[in-house]
Amino acid sequence: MQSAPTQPTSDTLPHSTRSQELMALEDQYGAHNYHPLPVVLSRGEGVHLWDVEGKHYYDFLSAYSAVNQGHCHPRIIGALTAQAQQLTLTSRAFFNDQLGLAEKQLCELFNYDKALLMNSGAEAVETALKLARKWGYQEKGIAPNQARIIVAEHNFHGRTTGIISFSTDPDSTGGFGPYNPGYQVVPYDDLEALEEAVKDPHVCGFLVEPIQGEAGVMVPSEGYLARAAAICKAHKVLFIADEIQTGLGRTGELLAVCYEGVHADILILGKALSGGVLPVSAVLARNEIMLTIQPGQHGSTFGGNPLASVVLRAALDVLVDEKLTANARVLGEVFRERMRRVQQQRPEVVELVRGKGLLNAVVIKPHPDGRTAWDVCVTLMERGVLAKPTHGDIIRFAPPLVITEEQIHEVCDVIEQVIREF
Ligand code: IF1
Repeated sequence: MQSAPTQPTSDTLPHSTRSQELMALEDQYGAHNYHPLPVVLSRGEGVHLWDVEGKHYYDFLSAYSAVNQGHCHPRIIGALTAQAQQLTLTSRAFFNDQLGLAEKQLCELFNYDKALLMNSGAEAVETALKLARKWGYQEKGIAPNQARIIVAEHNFHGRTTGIISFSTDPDSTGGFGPYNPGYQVVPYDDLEALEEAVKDPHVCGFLVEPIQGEAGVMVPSEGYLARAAAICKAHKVLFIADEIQTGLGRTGELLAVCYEGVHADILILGKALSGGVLPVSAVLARNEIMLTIQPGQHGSTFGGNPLASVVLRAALDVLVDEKLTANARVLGEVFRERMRRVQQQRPEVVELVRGKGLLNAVVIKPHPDGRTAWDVCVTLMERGVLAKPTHGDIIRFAPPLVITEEQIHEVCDVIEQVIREF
């Protein structure tokens, strides 16, 4: 007699439901603060990702530019696993044998006196804001609690209540009040507005993304960053560059501000600073600014831990040794050229293409039948390319910087086909 079929278990269910099962878990037990594409990833290597059914994808989001070095880079994973068996965390109540080496490497690579290590990008941004204010009181003589910081419209610097206090995005700010005072918003890429705002003697800093990522890869006019930095210098205002997304080779320069020869007074790094392996962020500044914070005035349990320090050093080594910045610059041109050809073929679908290096965006015109950039991304996902829309009509394309020209063309063929069919 044929034995009764065993009760299917999660392992024996037809694979196609494995993803659905896992998505259902997140739906039931997880906060609904994201709306992910319906794909469940389980393995990554370089530019490659695989879902739980084993389907292959090219990663064209790179975890929002945190995986510039490629998923699970062997040198970074090797450094992580070795240190993880040695010492992971001491707190800063004591010294450890890795932090000073990481701080030295950061300061030498980016030409600063000192570094302060944190964990998330938002924490590094908050640290930069505190440094700017402290400097404003101690070095610029601003009256206590009167310091003001200028930010750009459509900024994205993180999700803490302090940072969303100066966001102009209703989704980021709605329902989270009351908001911190002390900020002034000026239009991005508008030097006159900035010049006017820095005349206020209470202003201690200008916080800006060299390219606004979340806003849709908004590239400012040629010369904006250099002239903004000069305006800040002329009015004794700190130029604070948030390179969490644009830094570390992403735009085809080591830092996006390098395109204009700008050396920010305060530099903020995160994301790919660890190659996407664990959270590590950093704030770099000259002594005059960094030493306004004295012992006991700032810190973090995990900030500067030996494990993150070792991973950071390996991530920077990979970035430099594998010449990822140059690769991003060359292949970014190749990608934009391909996308502009698609735009010429389908001007009724592709509004425009913009970006620098391998941080690019394609703006999709809404389809008469209501389909949007989201639908393009779902079809791209079905064809093995992962990208995410932002603000409804903009698709950001940002593969790991280890991608090859051949892979760029392979993915562009898919994007071209999907847009042709859209
Ligand atoms: C999310 C966005 C990107 C950043 C810049 C600081 C931070 C970020 C320029 C804060 C973080 C992430 C956050 C993540 C998605 C992603 C994002 F869509 F939210 F805006 F990349 F564009 N400065 N960006 O881009 O760093 O605290 O996250 O480490 O919140 O959905 P974090």
